[in-house]
Amino acid sequence: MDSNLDFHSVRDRVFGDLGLFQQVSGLYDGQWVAGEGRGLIAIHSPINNECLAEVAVAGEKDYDRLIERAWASFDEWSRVPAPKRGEVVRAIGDRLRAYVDSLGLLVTLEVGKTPVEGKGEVQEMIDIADFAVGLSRQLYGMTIASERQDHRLYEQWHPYGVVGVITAFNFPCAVWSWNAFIAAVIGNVVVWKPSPSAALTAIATTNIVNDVLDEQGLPPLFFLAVDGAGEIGQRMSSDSRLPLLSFTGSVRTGREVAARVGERLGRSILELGGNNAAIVTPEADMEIALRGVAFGALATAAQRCTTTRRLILHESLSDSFLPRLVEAFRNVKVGSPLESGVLVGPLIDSRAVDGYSSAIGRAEAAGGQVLVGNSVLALPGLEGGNYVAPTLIEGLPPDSDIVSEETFAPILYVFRYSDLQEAFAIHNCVPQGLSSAIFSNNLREVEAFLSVIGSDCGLASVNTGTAGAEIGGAFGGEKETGGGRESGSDAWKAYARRQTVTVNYGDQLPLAQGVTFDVN
Ligand code: UN1
Repeated sequence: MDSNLDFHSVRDRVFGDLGLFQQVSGLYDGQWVAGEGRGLIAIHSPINNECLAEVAVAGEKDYDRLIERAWASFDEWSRVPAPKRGEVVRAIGDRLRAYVDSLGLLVTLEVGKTPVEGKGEVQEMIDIADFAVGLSRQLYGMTIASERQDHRLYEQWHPYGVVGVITAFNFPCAVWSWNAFIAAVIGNVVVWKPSPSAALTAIATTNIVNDVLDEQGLPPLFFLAVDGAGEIGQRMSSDSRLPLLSFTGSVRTGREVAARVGERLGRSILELGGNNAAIVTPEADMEIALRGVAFGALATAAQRCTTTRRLILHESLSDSFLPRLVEAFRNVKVGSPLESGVLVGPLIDSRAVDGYSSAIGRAEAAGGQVLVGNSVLALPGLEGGNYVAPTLIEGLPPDSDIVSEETFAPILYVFRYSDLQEAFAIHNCVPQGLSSAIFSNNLREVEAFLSVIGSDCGLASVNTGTAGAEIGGAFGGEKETGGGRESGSDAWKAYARRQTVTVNYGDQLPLAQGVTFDVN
């Protein structure tokens, strides 16, 4: 962007384009339910703490009605042939193309992403819609050779029914779409509980996608229930009317969700915290490494689950790479994302700022030295905004408590290594296992990182950062990250019920394993 944008004119334009008002409903159960008698939550922009709108939240009774209606939609939708369902998702993707700017800017206003990242968020929805259209003709099942004569054995995949999706503020619509569009082409109906901090993006998105269905005379498929204090999320976890629940969020809440879903023997897809590291070896292209680490560590103000939180640097690079990174951290422009040249916007709220300060305090107490940063910024004209300085900290033991935690703020911990085995040990010593990267042009180093002794994460990148995955691959991670996979590759199978089918087309009844059972 080459010029500054004015907050209020952007807000007015975006609200106009997307049909948002000062007070909006956060409950879509096949239609938008009026706010009367319901609780309200205020949505503040992290840019300047201004109230953008108030959202009416769903109550207990609302939730039950919504689930009933979602199942009624499922009866109809699940019988539409999959390629026809794909056509519907194609139309949804096309409609989203018309909203890249306005929805992208709403993401900027509501969660503070730069406009280019806000647009990227909508682009990610369009990409997964395209993927889902192709998938709608590729829901392949396997055929297995039967051991019995005149028998056919094969697998088919059915939708589960109504699928719950709980998302975090940091990817306020893209992560929902990874789940929702894939689930929908399989024949599922989706109930979404977004983060209350990003409710407006969820409301606008729900509006756009259901309009398309409405125009085509189809039932609503994308239900929405914004809640205030997590009560709907808890209902969803315990509700056996949701055979599958996809949850993106913290490890702490993920544990509770997993326990509740496990208690009722339901299925869950968990995409929890990351604690991602980049290894930079002496054989790296230093320009690529610098940009890759900076993007990974600072994009989205370090509020991605894929954010680079740890840098594992070869000791020989202490006087070359490290000073350049310190300079990059010092010089990167922090401020309102509506201002030209800003790469690091605000944190989502004041609690996140407290989390930043307390993490740095704990790191210092544990022996860490701050190389740059450690300051909460009061920016002129943006009082009430949640701005902090990108921070680099070195000197901590790699397995210290504070390093083992995911702090959603721009703090990068630096460690040094002398041989690659040591780098891998540092890399894998945290409890999370989402994303990882190595910067090196040495085949041996790279392949060792990708081998079983290397990265223990769900995502491993070479000469590109830990953040910014494409939708075509399966996304998710190991250990405390929860093991779920979403988005591309064959992640769709998690949204479908596998059925093994045996057909006897002969005139005998041979039994498997040679068993005989003659009743006469
Ligand atoms: C997340 O932070 O929950 O790979 C998802 C990335 C994005 C998705 C991040 N495509 O950084």
